Amino acid sequence: MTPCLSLRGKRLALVRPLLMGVVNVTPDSFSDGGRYLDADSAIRHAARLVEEGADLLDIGAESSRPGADALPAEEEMRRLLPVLRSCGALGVPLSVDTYKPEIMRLAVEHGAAMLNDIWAFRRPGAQAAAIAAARAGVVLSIMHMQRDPASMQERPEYADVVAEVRDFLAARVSELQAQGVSREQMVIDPGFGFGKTVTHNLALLRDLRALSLIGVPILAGLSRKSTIGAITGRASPDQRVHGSVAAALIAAQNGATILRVHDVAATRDALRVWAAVSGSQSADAS
Ligand code: HH2
Repeated sequence: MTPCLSLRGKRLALVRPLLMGVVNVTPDSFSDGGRYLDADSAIRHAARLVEEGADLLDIGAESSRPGADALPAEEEMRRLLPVLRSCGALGVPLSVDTYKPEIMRLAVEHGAAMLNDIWAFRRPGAQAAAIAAARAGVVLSIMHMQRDPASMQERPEYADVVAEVRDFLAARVSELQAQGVSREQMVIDPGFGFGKTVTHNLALLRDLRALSLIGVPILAGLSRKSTIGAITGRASPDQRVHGSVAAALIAAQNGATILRVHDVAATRDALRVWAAVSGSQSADAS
């Protein structure tokens, strides 16, 4: 049987990698902070990503970059809601990138089909909100992070990064499954750049298949991250498109089924070339 994700009743077959376009309604995201802070420009950006071939959108109103200021929930709501409401008309499932339970509940009320929590639903109240959301058919994106956004990049250390990330994600999946969340409603994410050095990120990318054993689709987010900058020598995130496309392609070849990217058109072209060579389904086929 073809594996699929069930997003509030809409089933997306995982026969090819899905493209998740990033919409940051923030002044300070590392990748594109301030470019889409007002609702209108965020909505225009979201529409462009869908035109370019995004299968789903991930809308975030608070930056998770190291050292980012924590945002009060009221301000997160103020940024998020108009964008979420308008993007509902774009015809693709919407994910909301948040760790706050009150924002999770609000997102679900306003039609979100996925909750993407960099804390893997470990903050107070988040697991209960996530379980309630899953009952409404929402998919939960479970990410690994070492420590917290403020301190995660201060000398992260692992005995075996791949084993530690795999064991953490497996434990979170088991816990949520024990609470009644079905496997079709979860995705896992190694959390590239979240408490990881370049070497850690490369080890995870190389051995991404080790996470497949958990039996839940893998989401990979390498787009424009500092590891790409370190490898390519590109200091500015918006110069990291080509490196990011290469990383997304490798992630897909190593088993990722959802690619969280800022540059949808460029990534889609790379997937098309891969599909044409391998004879697998193209990034366009549904
Ligand atoms: N990366 C970022 C934010 N959210 N969520 C998941 N599941 N996986 C990721 O790798 C991930 C994520 C960071 O990227 P960006 O949204 O561009 O930056 P910022 O957090 O500064 O807004």
